[in-house]
Amino acid sequence: MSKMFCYQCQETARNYGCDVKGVCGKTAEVSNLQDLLVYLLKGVSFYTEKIKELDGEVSSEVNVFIMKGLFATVTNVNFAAEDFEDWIDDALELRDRVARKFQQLHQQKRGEEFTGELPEAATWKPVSPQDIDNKSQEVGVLETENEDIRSLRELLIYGIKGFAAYADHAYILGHEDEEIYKFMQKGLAATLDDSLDADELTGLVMACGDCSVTTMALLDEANTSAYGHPEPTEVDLGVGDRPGILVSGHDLKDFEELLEQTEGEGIDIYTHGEMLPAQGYPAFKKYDHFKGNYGGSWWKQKTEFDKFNGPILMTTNCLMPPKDSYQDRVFTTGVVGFEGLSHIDDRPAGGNKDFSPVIEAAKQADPPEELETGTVMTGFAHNALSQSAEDILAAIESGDLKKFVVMSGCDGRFKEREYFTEVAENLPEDAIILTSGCAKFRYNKLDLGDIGGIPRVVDAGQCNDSYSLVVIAKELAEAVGVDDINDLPISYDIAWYEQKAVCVLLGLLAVGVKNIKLGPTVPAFLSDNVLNVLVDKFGIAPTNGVQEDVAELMS
Ligand code: SF4
Ligand code: SF3
Repeated sequence: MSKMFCYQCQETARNYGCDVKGVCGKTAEVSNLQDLLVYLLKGVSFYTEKIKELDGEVSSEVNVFIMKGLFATVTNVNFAAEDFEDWIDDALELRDRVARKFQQLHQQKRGEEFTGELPEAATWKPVSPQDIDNKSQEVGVLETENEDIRSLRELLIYGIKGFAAYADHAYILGHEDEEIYKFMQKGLAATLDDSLDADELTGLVMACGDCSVTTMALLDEANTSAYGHPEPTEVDLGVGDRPGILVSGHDLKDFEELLEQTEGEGIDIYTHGEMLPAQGYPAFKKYDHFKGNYGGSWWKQKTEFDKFNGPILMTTNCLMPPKDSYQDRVFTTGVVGFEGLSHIDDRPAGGNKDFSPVIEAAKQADPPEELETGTVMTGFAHNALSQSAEDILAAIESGDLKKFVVMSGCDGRFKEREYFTEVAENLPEDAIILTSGCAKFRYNKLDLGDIGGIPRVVDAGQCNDSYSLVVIAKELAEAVGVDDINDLPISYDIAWYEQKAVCVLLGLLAVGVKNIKLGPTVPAFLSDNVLNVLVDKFGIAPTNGVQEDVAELMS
């Protein structure tokens, strides 16, 4: 029997499954504890579904707990066994409270206790710490024997994990939508229901795509109402001569509070990885100590963090197990965790996080070592592109702009990902790349020129800003007068790695996008039959040779 089984990300071992230790560095213990946590969240969701059937209310505490618990299990977010042990204790306690609430409601509305069948996830209780260990090894992915049902259940769960992450960012900024929580719980509970067949689960997977778009729209509203619409921004890649703090991940609220707390402290703030698009927000530009971007995408952190010299704040994924040489400088916050790293606690109600340990560490640090010079562009979210609509339409009409090629998604370590750099280099000069997510680091520093002043790599932002791509496509359809989004001069070559990319992919399918190329590998969690459905229904195709794909993307 394998010690663990996880195949939720693109780098899973042998494109089959990590079964001894995660390629990401996740231990078997943590992987199994994550499985147990997800199992218990399904148990909680079983009861919340029942409560809703009785027209009862689910509390904000429950909604938020499920959302954050799922986020913690996303690839490269949290590697700390002790964090998951705490999550599991809390989940057991919460589940039993929700169960009691359901029974009371049932009694009240139906005049008797519920005596129907309960899934084990809704009832299992440990009597000793060893029970947690044993159970954590029993409740993983492989417990579902039918390969197609397993594939659909996991596809659904990974999509939900993805939008749970986005919903959490929106929640932190004070934006919530009950429908998102409802679908999160409906989807989780559905994976416990053995009566659901492949067609019904496929329906839920498609509905997950709809919910992904809803969540990305909510987050777009949350980000832009708090910080303004991103503006096209030229970002310096060099360094200054003062110590710095490097901020990585996706959380803009952490970024804002850190900027506020470091003002006048003699420290500079740099963005890293998915925080690069923070450079485009008007609200952050007023800070003089907000410097440029340092380094590339997440998988280069082991060399780049060494050279940064100052503290690094990981607000979300992607954290890699740190090297000894810099681990005392890495701070985690939010749902991120790694044993031995310092953690910045959550903000108290109505207050701010206290980043003073990070700031003190920066004051003792040397300035960063220069990695590169030059600049890179970001800040082309939907609002900025709408303002260039006339130029874009003129370029299409004149024939200078033939295609938008959407190359959004994630980056990763695999050598095969050089494919994406080569595609960018080989696309003809009448193509513009629309990007979002850390996939951009494969080509955003190439000198690809512009078309009528519009750069040939248009960076719409983080992976969660992929919503911009939906808005852009819809606005373009309106402007050129086409009804079907697939009749637009837009093609798709998506790079995936973790579960947020799964949610973005399902979101694109939900808005009707067809013929997406997906790489660098086909997800291991897609069974042959499920993959065939995606191919037949949506024309999804694995990435192939560069020349062949470039020709198809331009056709
Ligand atoms: Fe393996 Fe990816 Fe799971 Fe990590 S997250 S254990 S690399 S499949
Ligand atoms: Fe990247 Fe981790 Fe997915 Fe937000 S930072 S896109 S991989």
